[in-house]
Amino acid sequence: MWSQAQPNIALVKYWGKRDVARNLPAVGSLSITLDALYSRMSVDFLENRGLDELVVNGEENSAMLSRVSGCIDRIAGNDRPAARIQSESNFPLAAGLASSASAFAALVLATCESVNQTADTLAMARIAGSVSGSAARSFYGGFVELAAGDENIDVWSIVGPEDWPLKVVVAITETGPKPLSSGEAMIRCAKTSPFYDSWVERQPDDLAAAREAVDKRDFEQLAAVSEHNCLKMHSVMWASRPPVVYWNNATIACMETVRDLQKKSEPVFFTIDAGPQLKAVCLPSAEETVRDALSDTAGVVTTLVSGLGYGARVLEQS
Ligand code: 2P0
Repeated sequence: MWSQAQPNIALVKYWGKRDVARNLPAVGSLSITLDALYSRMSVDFLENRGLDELVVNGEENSAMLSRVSGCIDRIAGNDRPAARIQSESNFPLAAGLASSASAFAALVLATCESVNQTADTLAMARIAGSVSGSAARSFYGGFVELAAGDENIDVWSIVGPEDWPLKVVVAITETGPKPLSSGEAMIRCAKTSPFYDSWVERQPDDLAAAREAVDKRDFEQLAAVSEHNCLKMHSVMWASRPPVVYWNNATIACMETVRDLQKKSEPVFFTIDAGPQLKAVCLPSAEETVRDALSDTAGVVTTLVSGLGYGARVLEQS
């Protein structure tokens, strides 16, 4: 049995942890789930109690094993047989493309299926979120909001993928793994960035503006709040000690490309996560123009295009 989940891209970002041990976010977030990129997982329990085996895209992988095993323990308990976990993705891992979101959403679903404990979606999203905050959002499709409650998170879809079918063009500017994990970077920002408290305090305003923009299908309003929230999150990072800078020259060149397109009235805006890739969100009418412009931007290795998709699911074909 294989499960599948797609990455999501936050327009109002999760950045900061209220409770590090339980991995509870300090702020709510709002994201879009993609359809063209995916992580697939299968979890098979073996006869013995030895070590788990993790195979990622056909190759043994030990780097992620302890996090993956810990996630399975949360569902199947510590006293469980060893598991063989197979994972396939059609996009670069650990490069700011939310691979942990789709991977852990798919892993939680596959594990719950394997032990016949398919809980309700929110319960599974909470387990995934306790391993990787953004993974909770990949259980839902379209436009997704995550609220940071006192005791637990809440996650739900506010508008389905067909109800406002935006497109996303991802400009890949580097394919290697990122220098500092988002989790470590968030903890550093909370400890050292002078802008962190105001980031947390203002987040409800950005969430309200984004939610309203989605409800009204107001692209300009969504563009304004998304770019503002993205640049604010990166300002928090840049002002931390030592600074956290995920951008490279091509990231900035891509921002200029998007600005040029906006000057020509193309309906497009950018967002950037914990990595050097730029994600351009646009109306379907602008997809080709945006892709061509980003492909021609200096330093862009390749581009990927995606529409919006659904939440994590079990695949019918085993
Ligand atoms: C987001 N990011 O909202 C933000 C924006 C990166 C930048 O969620 O520490 O890998 O595992 O809970 O889920 C990436 O964070 O972090 C992330 P952990 P995760 O998409």
